[in-house]
This record gives sequence, structure tokens and C-alpha cells, in this order.
Amino acid sequence: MSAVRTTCPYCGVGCGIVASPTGPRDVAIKGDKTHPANRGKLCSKGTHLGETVGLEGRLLHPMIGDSRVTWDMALDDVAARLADTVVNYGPDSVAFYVSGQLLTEDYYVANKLMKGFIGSGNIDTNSRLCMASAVAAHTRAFGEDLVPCTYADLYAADLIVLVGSNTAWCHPVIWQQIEAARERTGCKLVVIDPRRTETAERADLHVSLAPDGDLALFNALLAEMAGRGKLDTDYLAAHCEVPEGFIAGLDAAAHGIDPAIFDKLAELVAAHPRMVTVFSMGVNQSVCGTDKANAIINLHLATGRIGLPGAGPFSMTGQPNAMGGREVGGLANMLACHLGFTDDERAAVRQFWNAPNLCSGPGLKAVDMFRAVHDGRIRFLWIMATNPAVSMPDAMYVREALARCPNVVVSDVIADTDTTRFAHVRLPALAWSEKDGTVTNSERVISRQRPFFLPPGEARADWLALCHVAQRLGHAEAFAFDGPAAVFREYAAMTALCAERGKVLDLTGMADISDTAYDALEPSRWGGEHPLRTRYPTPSGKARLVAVTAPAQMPGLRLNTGRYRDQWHTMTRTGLSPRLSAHRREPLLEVSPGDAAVIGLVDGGLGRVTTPAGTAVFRVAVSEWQAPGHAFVPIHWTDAMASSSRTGALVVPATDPHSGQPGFKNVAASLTPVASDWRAFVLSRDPVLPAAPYWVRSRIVGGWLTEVQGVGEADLQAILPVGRFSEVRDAARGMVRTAVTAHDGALLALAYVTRTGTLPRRDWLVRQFAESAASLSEMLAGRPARPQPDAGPLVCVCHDVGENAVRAAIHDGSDTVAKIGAATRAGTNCGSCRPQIARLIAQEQNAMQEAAE
Ligand SMILES: Nc1nc2c(c(=O)[nH]1)N[C@H]1C(S)=C(S)[C@@H](COP(=O)(O)OP(=O)(O)OC[C@H]3O[C@@H](n4cnc5c(=O)[nH]c(N)nc54)[C@H](O)[C@@H]3O)O[C@H]1N2
Ligand SMILES: Nc1nc2c(c(=O)[nH]1)N[C@H]1C(S)=C(S)[C@@H](COP(=O)(O)OP(=O)(O)OC[C@H]3O[C@@H](n4cnc5c(=O)[nH]c(N)nc54)[C@H](O)[C@@H]3O)O[C@H]1N2
Ligand code: SF4
Ligand SMILES: [Mo]
Repeated sequence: MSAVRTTCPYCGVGCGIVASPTGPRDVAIKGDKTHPANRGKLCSKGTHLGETVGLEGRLLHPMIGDSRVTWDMALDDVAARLADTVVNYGPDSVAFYVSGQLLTEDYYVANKLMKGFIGSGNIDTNSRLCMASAVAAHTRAFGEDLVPCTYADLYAADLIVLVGSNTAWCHPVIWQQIEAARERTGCKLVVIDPRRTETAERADLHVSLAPDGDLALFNALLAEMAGRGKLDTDYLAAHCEVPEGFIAGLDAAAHGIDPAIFDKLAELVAAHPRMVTVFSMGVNQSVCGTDKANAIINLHLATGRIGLPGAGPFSMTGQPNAMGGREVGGLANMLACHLGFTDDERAAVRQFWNAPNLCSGPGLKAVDMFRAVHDGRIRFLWIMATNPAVSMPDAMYVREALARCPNVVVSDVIADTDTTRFAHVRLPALAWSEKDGTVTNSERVISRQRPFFLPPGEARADWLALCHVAQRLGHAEAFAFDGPAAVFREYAAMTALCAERGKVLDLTGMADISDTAYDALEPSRWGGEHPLRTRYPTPSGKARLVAVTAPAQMPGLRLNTGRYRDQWHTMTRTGLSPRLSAHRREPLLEVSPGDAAVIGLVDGGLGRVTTPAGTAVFRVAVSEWQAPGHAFVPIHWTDAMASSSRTGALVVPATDPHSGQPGFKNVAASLTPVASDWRAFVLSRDPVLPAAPYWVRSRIVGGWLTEVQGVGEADLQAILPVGRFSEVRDAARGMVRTAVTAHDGALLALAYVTRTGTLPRRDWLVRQFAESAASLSEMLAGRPARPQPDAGPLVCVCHDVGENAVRAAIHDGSDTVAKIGAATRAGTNCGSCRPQIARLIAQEQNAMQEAAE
């Protein structure tokens, strides 16, 4: 098969990819130079997609319980469960919980089935956990869920303010383009984040603030701009509704941060009218997330910094198709296509769909939906393309809810996830590389995801499984789509209902697109470059400033949660990649040195986090980058990958009153050290399951690396594979090292235990294990017999360059990231490690300077 142009399945940047299959499940991945989102660039996750498209762990057949069944049996069963539940308990006793990782076509069909034909508003999506506050803020300010910017604005701006966004890790291609713009134009960069991140480290100004301090900060900034005469009074008068006394009521002193930092920020903002404010989860995931987003939008409206090249508030989307889901109406509080639930809108939708049972109003939002499952109001739940047993707040409660629910259907690509464990029926979905449809990225560009592998086993498109159930429920005609293009045509035609009501979402130009034209569809943006400047889709035609009040600061230690550069969510895909797993092999509890000292946490030890919702254990990393009073843990680890490092178990289900979005980033917590008697790690071909209180596993070439820590006797023998055991012991230090080989001498496993000593270097052993290069005695020694150059911890995953090579190049005179790239190749492919290289340069230069003094 020749090269196929498709779109990356990870983040909302929506990078174009050229995929060239090289075997039945092998593919070479390149950035698509013609795609407007990335112009050929890819980050580490996109670059290494090839390592995640194998069939390992795939769900290949429909399953009822543990029995493989035919699609017909599974679909009959799902339809019967759904129909029975509706007959006995009414339409609101069933629900769909879907995902921003579905295609627009999947989403459209799911929404149509639930809201139009089953007759309940109970379809919500994991975008509730992600974008709901931005959606609510857009709707309050603009009258429609509209992102008023495009990536081009980032290159036209003189000042970029990143609020609650670790762009270098989470939207890396945007980050690379921001860095390029800074080099070209000298554009200034501000990062507002309680933590110092690799993004914050590279900024002209890092504003560290209290959790949820953004509201006070942006209100104060607006007052300060008013005081400095920087408001655009003409724009305000002509195009905005301003609440009585709003601006006069703001306090320029109540910003809650160091006054010198505030002054610097105010100077930058005052001096640069071409300003883009990018915001993501540090804003949205908060019990005041909608207000925070409106505080940002208020500043832009009042200074007229919107709808012009290089100016606007820019909500960056998380998932590849969170935007598509918002467009078709996948949130419980939208009806369809940017339409709400007024009589007029409902009548229009009823007519368009010819819907017999149009729902009467909004359904339950995610957190409330799982509450209703828990208390038995919802008795049928179909989960698609999301892993709520991990990613929902108060995940233990969510698990209880799933365990109690009499009918759980899960559509996934993976057979065994923390969520599929609760499923009565599992339906095998098509994965990226097989799926066929469209997604919309952060800048409203619709792109095609195209298949380049045949569906494995009996996997089927999600939209098709939905149609087959709809047909069994008696709605054959309304769900007779013969392909994704047919679904897309209907959706595009339906946007006429928005356009007729003065809204911007309008795809009617594509309502008649032929199958061939759909197949060949080039990336296309709806709404144009700047849909909002002089006319807003509100009744008055004006934008609305919204008066928002800063919350009181919460006392005590606060837990913040977020992402790592090379892992995606619950690791069902990135966790398969040895290269991506090398960046962070364990989930870290990051705490400030002061807090660590007081609590007794030591760097490299274990720490327990306890919140009102639950508890989890992580490896401690004492870090100057954490502000005192804040701790940070990653969201990615599940029960499939670790003994007890699930962050979802820690988050309380408090939500924003406007958006229903949970406050994932500001949770009261206490920390305690965890003592252990011994520490170990195991390299094995197949996963091992230690009976120890702490273990974490990660992918390596040719197997798994499992870190283990425990109390009492260290008995790892029982979990090692059957074979010939070779052993080295040192009783004094409680050291045991074991190698297990097969009869033909092939290495099966290595295990290293110590009670008081140190363990050998993992990275060297991981390489030997992959290549079976070193001798058995060298491996038991944990080092080569004759010393060899040591690469050190991996920096560049693409070109396999270690820290020591980078440091050596710095000593040889390479003093910029570009020069390091020329000398070592590090950072020259995906560029995700460039912030890390910059930090190594600064470190080495400091060290050299100190040595010279
Ligand atoms: N590598 C990687 N990339 C991803 C993803 C992934 O899983 N892995 N997921 C994708 C998805 S779905 C999403 S939603 C995006 C998320 O992308 P981001 O929003 O960039 O990611 P997070 O790490 O969740 O949070 C961003 C930052 O918010 C900060 N923050 C916490 N509280 C506050 C606060 O009160 N105020 C401010 N100003 N900042 C605060 C955190 O310290 C953190 O550094 O990433 C997308 N891209
Ligand atoms: N504590 C804390 N929790 C968080 C967050 C946080 O910052 N802190 N962030 C929240 C955010 S922003 C998000 S977006 C969520 C993400 O959380 P989830 O949506 O739960 O995360 P994923 O791991 O992406 O789950 C996607 C699932 O869908 C499957 N899948 C992939 N493609 C397809 C497909 O085409 N069809 C089907 N049927 N299945 C598919 C995958 O195998 C996987 O099991 O987590 C949220 N939870
Ligand atoms: S920035 Fe990375 S993860 Fe996001 S779409 Fe592009 S390649 Fe994929
Ligand atoms: Mo997200």
C-alpha cells in the first residue's frame, strides 16, 4: 500500500501524518509537510506511533463476559439490555459516556441515537473533564462555543501568555512553532503556572501563583489596564455588553502574587496589544474554571484584543477530536450542532432527524452521570473510547458504580483495561490506523483520519456498532448510513440549523460532498480565520463581559495533577512503546525541598498521598520547581501498570457550577513517607506481578522493567518464569541477583534485590536485555567486564542520545540547542527533548563557571 495522509490520534494540535505501511502491522511515520497544523513537524508521541500499532492486547472479538460471541449475538444482547431498561425504567435510566477520541462520525451517530431516538439527554463525554469550562465560558461571552483564534495568531503575536498550559509537553508542535516565532520576531512569552515546568523555564516571565489564583490575577490585570488607559473604549461601546459598574469594581492590587512580578506582567501586557492568551487544563479543570476562562476573555474584550491577527483568547483543546464532539453536540447540556434546548431548537432538530422521541432537556454531566449509576437511577451504560475507572475523579466511587450497574457495555480497542474489567459486553473497536472519518483540531480545522491497515479480527467502527444497535431498536431508516461519508453529509446538512439561527458553525457547503471528495478531503477550517470581531452570535450581537469573583484561597497542602511529555492518558497506547516509556518510568510525587524536609520525604524514596477520596503511592522527587505547599503527581498510571499509583483515586468530585467540570488540579492532600525493607527491579519478557506493596512496570525493548519495593522477606523467585536459575548473593547487604534462562540459553528474566545497597544501572541492563549482548556474569554484575563509554540517562529518544554525550558536547563548546543538535543529533527530530537540552546547557555552563571562579 502506498503512503496514506492521516491525522495524529493524540493531542488537539491535530498534526497531519504521512503513514507508509511497511508490513501487515508495521508502518513508517512522517509529518505531513502539507498539513497546515504542523507543516511536517511531529512530537515524540507522533513520531513513535509506529511502536503502538501492533496487535498486543487488542480486543479482537465481541465478548459477553469472558465468552467470545458473534457480532450478532453481542448486538442482540446490547439492544435487548437497552430496550428492556428503557421499557422498565424509562429513557433516563440509560446513558452513553463517550470521548473526544471518537471520530466526528461516531459522535454524531451516538448523539443522534441517544437524544433523538432513545429520548434521553444522557450522553456525556470525557471532554467534560477537559474542555467543558472553556465551552461554558465561550458560550457566556460569545453566545456560541467558538474559539476565536488560529495557530497563525501565535506567529503574528508580540506577546504570548500561556495560562495553565504545559505546552512544551502537551502541545509540543505548537510549542516548537512558538519557539520558532520567538526566534524570528522576538515575541515575548509569559507562563502562568504554580509549577515551574519545562514550558515555564523557557519563558521571559514565569508567574507562579496559588492554585486557582488566576481569577484574582486576571481581574487585577484588567483593573490595571483600565488604570493605565489601555482599555479599548470604542470597541467596548460598539461591541460589548458590560455589566453595570464592572470595571470600576475591580481591584488592581488584589492579584495575590509578588508585586514586582505583577508589575513586570502588567508592563508586558500594556506594551503588547498583539497578545494571544493560550489556556488549557490549569484553567478549565477547576471548580471556578468557567469564571477563570471568562476572566481571561474579559481582558481580551476590554482591550479590543480579539479577532485580529495576533490577538485573542485561545483555548487549546486536549484530545484529537474534543472539538468535533463539541460541534455535533456530544455534551449532555447541548442538543446537537451548537444548538440548545429551546422550543424552537428542539422543534428544528426533531424535524431534521424525524426523531420520534426527542429528549426534553439536558442530560446528566459526567460526574452526576456516575452518581446516577451508583444509586441505580441509570441501569445501562455504554462507554466508548474512554477509561473512566482511571480518569474520572473519585475513581474508587466510579468503580463501585460500574460494579453495581446491571448493564455495562464497553467499546474499546484494548481487551483488558481498568474499565473493561467491569463490562458485561465488550465490543472491539477500530483503532487509529484502521479508523476512517474526520476530526477537528484546536483551530477549527477538520482533517481526515484515514485507514492504512485492515481491521484486525472482528473489530468494527464505533459508528457502525451504534447503527447496528439502533437498527435493532427499530430505527433502521434513521441509521442506514452506508459509510462515514454518509454520516458526515448528514451532519454537515444539519449545521444549516445553526446558520439559520445566526451561529457561526456552518458546514452546509459540504452537505453534498461525494464519497470520493470526502476521501480526498483536504484540511478545511470552518468559521474562517477570525469569526469574532464585530458581530457576536448573541441576541444583541454584542460580546458579553462577565463579572467573576475570585475564590478564597484554600489552606493546607494542595495536590495538582497533570501530564508527562511521553505518555498519553491511561497509557493504553503510549505504554506499549519502549522509547516513550524511557522518559519517565515511574510516576513521581514532586514536592518542594522545604515541604519534603518537614514531612520527612526523601528524594528517590516512596511517598503516600492521602485525600478525602483515597490514597496512592509514588516515587518521591524533591524539586525546586515545586512551590511550597503544592505537590504534583501524573495522571497516567493504572492498575495494569502499577500497584497503587492511580491519581484518579485521589481527586474529589467537586465540580464547577457552570460547566460541571471537576477541579482536578487543586485538591486538599496530606503526604507521608512510606518505609520499605528492600528494593528490587526485574527485567522480564512477560509482565510479572510481584506480591509487594509497591510495583510499577514499564515497556522495554523485548519485555518489561518492573520496579518493586517491599517489606519483610524479598521473595521474587516465585514470580520469575520457569527456567534455569543462576544466582549471586551477598548476605551482608541483603543482595540477591538472579538470571533465568531457557534450555536453549535464551535469557528470560533478570532480578536484582537489595536491602541496604544500591541497585545496578537500569539503562545499561535494559540495552543488554534487548540485545542479549553481555555475558550472564556481566549481567549479574550489573556492568560490563571492561568499562565502556556510558551513555547516561536517555535524553533524545528519537536518536538514542544519552545525557553524557550531550554534556560532552557542551564541554567541547556547543553552547546552543542547535549546536548540540549538529554535534550529537539530539533534539533534531521531534524536538521534544529540546527544553531538557537547554537545561543541561545552563547546568553545565554554571558548573564550568563555578569551577573557573
Ligand atoms: N504528553 C501528553 N500530551 C497531551 C496529553 C497527554 O496525556 N500527554 N493529553 C492531551 C489532553 S486530553 C489535554 S486536556 C491536554 C492538557 O494539556 P495541559 O493543560 O498543558 O496539561 P496538564 O499537565 O494537565 O496541566 C497544565 C498545567 O496546569 C497547571 N496548573 C494547575 N493548577 C493551575 C492553576 O490554578 N492555574 C494555572 N494557571 N495553572 C495551573 C499545572 O501545574 C500544569 O503544569 O494535553 C493533551 N496533550
Ligand atoms: N487527576 C486527573 N484526572 C484527569 C485529568 C487530569 O488532568 N487530572 N485529565 C482529564 C482529561 S483532560 C481527559 S481528556 C481524560 C482522559 O482520560 P480517558 O479518556 O479515560 O483516557 P484514555 O487513556 O485516552 O482512554 C481512551 C480509551 O479509549 C480506547 N480507544 C482509543 N481509540 C479508540 C477508538 O477509536 N474507539 C474506542 N471505542 N476506543 C478507543 C483506549 O484504548 C482507551 O482505553 O482524563 C481526565 N482525568
Ligand atoms: S503535537 Fe504531537 S501528539 Fe499532538 S497532534 Fe502533533 S504529533 Fe500528535
Ligand atoms: Mo483532555
